[in-house]
Amino acid sequence: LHRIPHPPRRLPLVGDVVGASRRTPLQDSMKYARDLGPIFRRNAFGREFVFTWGAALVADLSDESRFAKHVGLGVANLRPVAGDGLFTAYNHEPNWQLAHDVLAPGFSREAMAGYHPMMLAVAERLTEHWDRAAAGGRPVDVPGDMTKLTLETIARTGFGHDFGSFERARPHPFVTAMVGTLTYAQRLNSVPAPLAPLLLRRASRRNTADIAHLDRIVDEVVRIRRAGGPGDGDLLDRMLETAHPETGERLSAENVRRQVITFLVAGHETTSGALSFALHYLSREPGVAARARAEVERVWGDTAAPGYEQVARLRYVRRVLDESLRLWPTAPAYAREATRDTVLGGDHPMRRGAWTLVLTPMLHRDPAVWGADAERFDPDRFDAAAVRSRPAHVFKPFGTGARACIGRQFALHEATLVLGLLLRRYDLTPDPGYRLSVTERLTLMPERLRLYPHRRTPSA
Ligand code: MNH
Repeated sequence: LHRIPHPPRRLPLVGDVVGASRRTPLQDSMKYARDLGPIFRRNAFGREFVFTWGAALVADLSDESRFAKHVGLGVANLRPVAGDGLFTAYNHEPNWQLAHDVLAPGFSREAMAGYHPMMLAVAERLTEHWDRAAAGGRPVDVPGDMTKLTLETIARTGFGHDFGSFERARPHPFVTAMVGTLTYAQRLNSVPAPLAPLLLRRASRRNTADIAHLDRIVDEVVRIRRAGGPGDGDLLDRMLETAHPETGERLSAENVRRQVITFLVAGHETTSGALSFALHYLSREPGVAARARAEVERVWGDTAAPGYEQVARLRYVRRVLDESLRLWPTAPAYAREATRDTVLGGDHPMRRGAWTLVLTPMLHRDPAVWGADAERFDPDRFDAAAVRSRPAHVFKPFGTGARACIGRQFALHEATLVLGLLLRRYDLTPDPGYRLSVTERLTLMPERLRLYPHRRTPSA
């Protein structure tokens, strides 16, 4: 450990937290990473945290025979919200494998093709809303609208539920409570654990109320389904009705509650950020937007309802999305723990159970892999030849291994579809004064991003 660099000025008790920003811990760590190199440590209140981002080290951490997901920091802080739901479960908890096996078919190709018409219907609600803004010459609130879109999409496809987000002037209370719990989970990392109850007393009370609110909303979704009978085999049906194919076991009522919260939150918060960053870059890079738009017109023509198969054919639009997730992976870190005594990268001994946090945005900017211009937005980094020329394990926006994102295809399909629809329908003009500023609540989001949509072909 002593050979791993750390910031020069350290104080007893508080460690390196002086001068660190409480609101942007991730971007703060990115600064330290640039100064200290591919592996470094920070001390907070007497505890050491090791951060890793060098491509060779992260590739080694991807070895599933020696490392596994670590439930720590932000993820561990979400346990009171999501319990042993899929995202926050410990590797050894039986409910992880059970829920994984029961829910995985809900993300198969056939399942995705079934969600497609509903995704399209939700996207139409968005374009109705943007059409009105365009007609009035008003800007749209991009993160706010992408959140409405992705929340409605996961709620309707997964749970047959309509939150009515587009009919509301203010965010749905589910979103407000969720943002509250995510922000609180992040803040818990910036105070010494034993003092948290004291320092965050009011925030903690709020957080308890937020969790109760989420529970109430979710219980209502489940109650409606139980009263109305099964849906069309969506995620909620699987949670409620499906037994494990081998053991015959089912999810308990309390576990279903945790899974519903998990999927409603994980299923929309990060996708809305990814869409928002992509729209930011599209509005700033007219050349990229023109190429993407030309592809949509070539592949889709002016068909009002592009089919499931037509979405994956938007290869360049997908590269825009990948490149946005490279620079701003909206779930910006994941933790890995040694499952046996081992040596990381041939250089750093780790005891079984020792863990490190992977800083994905820095992995995605490692000049050894991405070149000296790694900060530049360039979707061509994801053309087939460029991808082949890079080593494995250098692009990890969805995590790695057995505990990688189960919703990856869902998110990519939804986001590519929506970008295609928006590019074809609007020119997007940025606010001239806007400078990208990234807010953090465990996830990343471009702060206060507003764009002016202009209808291109009023007939399409
Ligand atoms: Mn998702 C796990 C990123 C969309 C549901 N997700 C993860 C992890 C990352 C991640 C990173 C691994 C975290 C860790 O190792 O601790 N997820 C994303 C991103 C997007 C995303 C960047 C969108 C873009 N995720 C989605 C969607 C869903 C979803 C959409 C559901 C519909 N994600 C999950 C679940 C897990 C997860 C559930 C936990 C999987 C497991 O541990 O088995």
